[in-house]
Amino acid sequence: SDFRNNCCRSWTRTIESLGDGMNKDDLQRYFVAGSQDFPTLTLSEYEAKIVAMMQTGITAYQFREKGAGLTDSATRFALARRLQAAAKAANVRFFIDDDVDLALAIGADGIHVGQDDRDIRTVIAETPPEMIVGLSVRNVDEMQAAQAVAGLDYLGVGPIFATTTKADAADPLGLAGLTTVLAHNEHHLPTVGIGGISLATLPALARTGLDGVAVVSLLSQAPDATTVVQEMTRLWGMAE
Ligand code: TZP
Ligand code: MG
Repeated sequence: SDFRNNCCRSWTRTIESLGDGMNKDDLQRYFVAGSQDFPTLTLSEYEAKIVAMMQTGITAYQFREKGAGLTDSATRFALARRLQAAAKAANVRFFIDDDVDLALAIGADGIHVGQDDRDIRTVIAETPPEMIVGLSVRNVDEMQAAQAVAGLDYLGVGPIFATTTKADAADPLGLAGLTTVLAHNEHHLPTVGIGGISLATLPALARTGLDGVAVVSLLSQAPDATTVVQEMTRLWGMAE
């Protein structure tokens, strides 16, 4: 819609705000996880872990649930609701991976879809204008195609580095590949890098012009996630 287009263009202007308080800074430290990323934990331990993660200084969380124990939609809904409440209390933006019905049912802040998920234009048409819509792009072709999608709010770009978290991940772009893909972001949509991101690579990533980084294992496997998030903030700020 026109409203959505106005939203997105203004996001890249000087006020950099979107709708009800969403800002592209909200993409800076974006944690992505589901129960599959905590294979040694019970479901209730996993839930407590995500709730605690909300308090570490992350800016966004994506509910990316691929676990065998959470296929039932009522169970997923109830869990997502509880995590959404924890996110809200911590001022963390709450995204749903792929599942438009779930995002609509709970009124998530945003929905993220991959290239192999639902058609992006259908997702945009089915979601209210204030719901943030993100799309994964893996290469220059997908970046160029995304430029023509009206109403898209941000792009996830990757995998940048090798990852063992996503079994069917594409070949990594590397820093040079990332730079090339970003050069084709003609409409300057906000961008988040993903895939194999560690503290060591954060300064170089910040200098590419990405607006943020999405991570799974950097935080899911951290013995002390709060310290890691503080380091993420510090390293990102140094490059700005
Ligand atoms: N999409 C592309 S790579 C990836 C996803 C969901 C996994 C990233 O996980 P990690 O542990 O940060 O490499
Ligand atoms: Mg997906």
